[in-house]
Formats: sequence, C-alpha cells, structure tokens
Amino acid sequence: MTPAKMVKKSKPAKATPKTKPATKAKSPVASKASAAPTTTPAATPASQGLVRLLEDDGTISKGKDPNLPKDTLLYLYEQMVQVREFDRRMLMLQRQGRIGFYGPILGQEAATVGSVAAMEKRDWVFPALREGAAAMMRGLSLTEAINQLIGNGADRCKGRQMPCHYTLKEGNYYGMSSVIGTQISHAVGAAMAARLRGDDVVILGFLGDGATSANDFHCGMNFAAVYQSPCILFCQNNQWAISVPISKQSASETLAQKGKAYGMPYVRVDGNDVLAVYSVTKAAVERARSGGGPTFIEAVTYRRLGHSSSDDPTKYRDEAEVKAWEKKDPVDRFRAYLTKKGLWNETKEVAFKESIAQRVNDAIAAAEKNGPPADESLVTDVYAQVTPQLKEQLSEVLALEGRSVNQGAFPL
Ligand SMILES: Cc1ncc(C[n+]2csc(CCOP(=O)(O)OP(=O)(O)O)c2C)c(N)n1
Ligand SMILES: [Mg+2]
Repeated sequence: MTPAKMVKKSKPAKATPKTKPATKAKSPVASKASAAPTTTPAATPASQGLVRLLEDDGTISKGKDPNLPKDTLLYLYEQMVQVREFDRRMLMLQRQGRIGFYGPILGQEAATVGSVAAMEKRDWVFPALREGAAAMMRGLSLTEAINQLIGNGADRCKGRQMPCHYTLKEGNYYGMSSVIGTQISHAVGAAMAARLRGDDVVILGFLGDGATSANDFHCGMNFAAVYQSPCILFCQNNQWAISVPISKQSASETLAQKGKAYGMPYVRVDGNDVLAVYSVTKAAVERARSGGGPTFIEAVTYRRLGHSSSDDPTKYRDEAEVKAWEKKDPVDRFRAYLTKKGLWNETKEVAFKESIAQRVNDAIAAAEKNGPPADESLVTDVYAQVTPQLKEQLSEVLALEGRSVNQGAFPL
C-alpha cells in the first residue's frame, strides 16, 4: 500500500472538548514567564478544558461513572499504591547510598497506571523516565527492578544503564533512552512497522512536557499522523522539565492542541484522575486498533518531588505550588471513590500497605544479595565476539592499581 493510500482523514477524538478553551489554562505555572520561584499562592491545578470524571473528593457526577469491573478498579488502585511505596523506598535507598540515582514519580501514578491498564497485553509500551510502574504492570518483578537500580550482576543490562532504565522484552516494555524525545521516534517507528506487517498491536509512547520541544517530537507526531500509525503518544505534562516551567516550554495554549497541528485526534485529560486517564486511553487504543490512526494525549499532572535525586526543586519553585497539587493527590482521590463504592476500607488499606511494604523489603534484600557485574561484561555484547583489542584493553584495566577503590559506588 502506498503511503498516500494509507492516509485517512483524522477525526477529532470523542473526548476532545468541542469548544476550544476560551482562555489559557489556569496552570499554577502557566502565566509565569520566569524560572525564579513562582509566587502564585493560590495556585490551583488546571481545570479548564480537561476531561475529568472524578472530582477532587472522589465523587463522580451522575451518568459519568464508567462502571469498570471491580477487578479492574482494584487493580488500578493496587498498582498505584504499590508504585508509590516502591518510589518512596527507592528514594530512601538513594539517600542511603545504596543506589546512585532515582527519578521519583510521586503524584504521577494515575497517569501511568491508568494509561497502561487500558492497553492489551500484546500492545507495546515505550516509556520515558517516570513510567517504572508500567514495567511492573508488564511483569517486571520488584527484585528485577531493584537489580536494575543497583546495576548489579543480575541486572538485564549488567549495570550499563542509568537507574530507572528498566527493560522487559517479554512484557513488551521497551528500554527507555535518556536522550529526551528519542523514544517518540522509536514508538512511532514501531507502530508504522506494526501496520506494515499487519500485526495487531497498538503502541503507547510516553513523553514529558519538556520532550515536546525536541526534534523527535515533531518528526514523530508528523510520521504518526501521515502514516496513520496505530499509536498513542501520551504526554505527561507534569508542569516542569527539570527547572524549566511549562510557561517557558511552549507558547501554545495547551500541549494537547499540538495534535491538531499534525492532523491527529487529541485530548487533554486530568492526569490525576485514573478513571479519566483510563477512559481516554481506552478510546484511543480502540481507534488505533481499528485503523483510525494515532492520538495525542496530554495528561495534566504534577511532579511533586525533584526531577531526580540529584535535584533540589526548592531552588526554583514555590512550595505553595507543590502544596496546591498535593490536594489533588491521585491516590487519595481514587481511594475515596472506591470507599464510596464499598470496595475499599481502612482494614483493607492497612493490610494491603503492609503486604507491599513486606514485598518491597523482600525485594531489596534479594537484590542486594547479588554481586556486581562480571569484569568481562565491560567488553562483552559490543561485537558478536570480543575483539583482540577489547581483550587487551580489559586486561589493562584489570591490572590497574587501586581500580577497585570505587567498586560499588555510582559514578555521579
Ligand atoms: C536531548 C536531551 N537534552 C537534555 C537532556 C537533559 N534532560 C534530562 S531530563 C530533562 C527534562 C525532561 O523534562 P520532561 O520531558 O518534562 O520530563 P520529566 O522529567 O518532567 O518527566 C532534560 C532537559 C537530555 N536527557 N536529553
Ligand atoms: Mg515534565
């Protein structure tokens, strides 16, 4: 089929608001042009033009409840709580010097869990930095995840990657690249390939707000739309790209509307509302699977902690902004919904949290038993066979005096 024949006219996403937001979304940072600490004491998360099902208190307007099966609802909640506990503990491990680096996801649990849960098992996930929950949802055990964070000998990448760069081929979870935006091209390329081969898979590619300024974003969006690739590009607009606020990232009214420029359906969703995220992603998956092409989703959420364990966000943003977003907590909100439905209660909460804490403890203990990668792994997997030059270089390195002084330390 020629590319021209593959192109279909894109229709607006069902969930896309019909009327264009009249004013710029009232993001706590949207009106601030400076990277200096923002001074919006009454900062409230954006509410205009968003697809939203759950109110902040966990109530849901009449007729809006998607009435998902009980098992799905509990799965969504348990995954969010699990990754939150994992996140908290991994940051502690980093502070104790037991891992070298960590990129926390606190506050963004609903965006990842809701979107990934809307995919079928055979679909692929192309993550960015904060989608570790997706790897676990696809079957990465907590111990394997911690092996990766430590970069020990049991790590699939043998310690060659930065922490948080999980990979799980058998779970259709692609290993992320640190280079911002590259996974967008990878995701779109995979979707184009799937379409050419007639594979019945949809690709979910994640990116941050900062990545919308990367070249790969423009190429990826364009190719995705022109070739009607079966993919969803899911932007976690957490308001910050390290110290750069969204107001300095883009002059567009919303990030979602960038989808319009490329000719694909787009939707702006409350990223702290797991039901809304699940619903809009599900609709996008169905469209992609039935030949309707890609969708661009902007999930409006907030990075509550630093960019990474190496960052101190108090240097560039106002704590009032953080506090305002704490009130929009995605986990509390969904728990309130489940409680009102009679599916959750305090006893279940205590028992579940205890079991997760235990699982994380066990996983840490198991991962820390593994030794470092073998010295030889420095030169293996580069070529099919280790070249004589690499062998020589390895023996030179191994003969270096004092070479083990920093053994186990993370090189940052
Ligand atoms: C091409 C490139 N430029 C710069 C960086 C350094 N860098 C790492 S993360 C980051 C910000 C990413 O922000 P965003 O896309 O919003 O994702 P978030 O960290 O908020 O999840 C930058 C600039 C990089 N990794 N790659
Ligand atoms: Mg960001």
